[in-house]
Amino acid sequence: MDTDLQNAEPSLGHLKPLKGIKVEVAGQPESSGCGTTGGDGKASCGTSDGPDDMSPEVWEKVKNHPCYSEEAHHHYARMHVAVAPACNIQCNYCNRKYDCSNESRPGVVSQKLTPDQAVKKVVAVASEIPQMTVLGIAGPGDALANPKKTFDTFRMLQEQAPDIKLCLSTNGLALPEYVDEIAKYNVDHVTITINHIDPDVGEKIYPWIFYDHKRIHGREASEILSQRQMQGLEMLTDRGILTKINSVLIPGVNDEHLYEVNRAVKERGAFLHNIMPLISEAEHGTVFGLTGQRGPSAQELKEVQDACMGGANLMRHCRQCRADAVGLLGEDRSDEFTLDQIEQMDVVYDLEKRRAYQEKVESERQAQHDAKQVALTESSDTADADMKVLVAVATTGGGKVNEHFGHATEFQIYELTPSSTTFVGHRRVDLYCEGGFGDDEQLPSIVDAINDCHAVLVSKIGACPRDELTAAGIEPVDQYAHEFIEKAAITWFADYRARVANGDATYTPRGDASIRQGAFTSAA
Ligand code: CLF
Ligand code: SF4
Repeated sequence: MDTDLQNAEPSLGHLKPLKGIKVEVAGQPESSGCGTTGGDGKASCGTSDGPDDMSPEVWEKVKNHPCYSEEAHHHYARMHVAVAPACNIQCNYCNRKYDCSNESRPGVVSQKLTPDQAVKKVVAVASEIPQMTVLGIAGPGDALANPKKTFDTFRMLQEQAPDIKLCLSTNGLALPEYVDEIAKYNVDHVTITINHIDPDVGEKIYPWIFYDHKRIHGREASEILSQRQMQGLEMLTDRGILTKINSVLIPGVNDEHLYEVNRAVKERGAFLHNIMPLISEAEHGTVFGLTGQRGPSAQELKEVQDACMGGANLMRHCRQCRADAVGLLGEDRSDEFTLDQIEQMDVVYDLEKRRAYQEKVESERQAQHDAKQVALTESSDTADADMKVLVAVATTGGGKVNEHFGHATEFQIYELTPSSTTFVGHRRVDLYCEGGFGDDEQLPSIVDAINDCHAVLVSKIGACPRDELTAAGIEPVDQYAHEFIEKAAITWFADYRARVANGDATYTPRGDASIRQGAFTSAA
């Protein structure tokens, strides 16, 4: 990735070369916002007051939160601090040796931090990464099963870095007890993992909870959990705190049920619903992993998400990140900020510099939005209303096609129609190119991960993967290197439709694709 970044056009979205980017404040346009209400691509261009379908207060909360705004996730980073090791329930997709998989995939064990260490780390990261706008506590257990550590961290951070948004993730069991405290510390974003509203479904996911000083099993456990989750959600909504609901899609267990969950949380004021795939492998040592419960395919996930449209707004850009993740969603720079490294750093928390940098980011974001609108207008002449395709995009961030095929560890997936472009997800892949050489053995799994796409947009691609993709019916496209993603995708699609219309290409629907289940052993 480093090599590619050195070769790439400078972009605000690249967090790594940050020190080399000059922040120019004078002459900057006013900070302006343009956003989505979630992951449905319901983009509504806005002024600095925000989009039409959102109050200015809500816009202020979401505009630079990478999880609450799909558009923001190209530009802004988040970090987690692993201060919450304990948990008060058991999920069948969790192995306590690893991070909470409700809000972080079961990956490498996090470095546990005390609140003091956590705050020090956040301030150090914020001084290095001015686009880091959100601090989340998401495990490795449950944030509210560790209330003292969680709220001590928030309190101290609020004093030292007041511009950083505070975010919390919980299974919801203890939530009603802590809503007042959440409000007191200005935690504006709370995620609750809700996998069921029917205890018969919940019973298959949760073997027990620890509640009211005792361990409770079976149906009663999932009944209490659901009741507490709904109560907590209503209390947060009453206080104007934005909520996101995470649901783990478990085929055969709650796949058909998640539509009801979506409607139930919408009724109670949830801002976003994030339906994410179960990650389940025997090597994870979870109940589901050991009993062979599989995760969904890409198409199964998309079908459930699509079926839920019209209810609570959907988030589709979640990366199931670790409880100590640092950086843009989809990248993890936590190994640059270990406690030892922080001790060596010269930390200067410069609020003005952070603000100036973020204004620059906003102007880049506005340019991305404007480019998309122009491209959509220009391509409407060749409209063929029925055609719909997916394209995969290799990007390092900043909303641009700026990653070499061989350096991509994930592809972002966009759905295109003649009148719209919508972010619909991402696919993790193993690196094709390491140490300057392509590993052809990786190619089949990469093709498999984007097999439902008609094209893959990259900044560069070698001859071998180009041939392999073409043979699989996926068009490799590198002529839009360093252009904004949506503009590039729309322009490619207009050209593709023109080729189909004049007989130079044949449109055929594509098949399914796989969601990588090997996340356990690979870096994020
Ligand atoms: Fe972290 Fe979660 Fe806050 Fe985001 S993550 S606590 S809301 S700052 Fe985001 Fe990561 Fe998905 Fe979570 S991509 S796992 S949704
Ligand atoms: Fe594991 Fe999180 Fe479930 Fe607790 S809430 S059992 S840490 S997945």
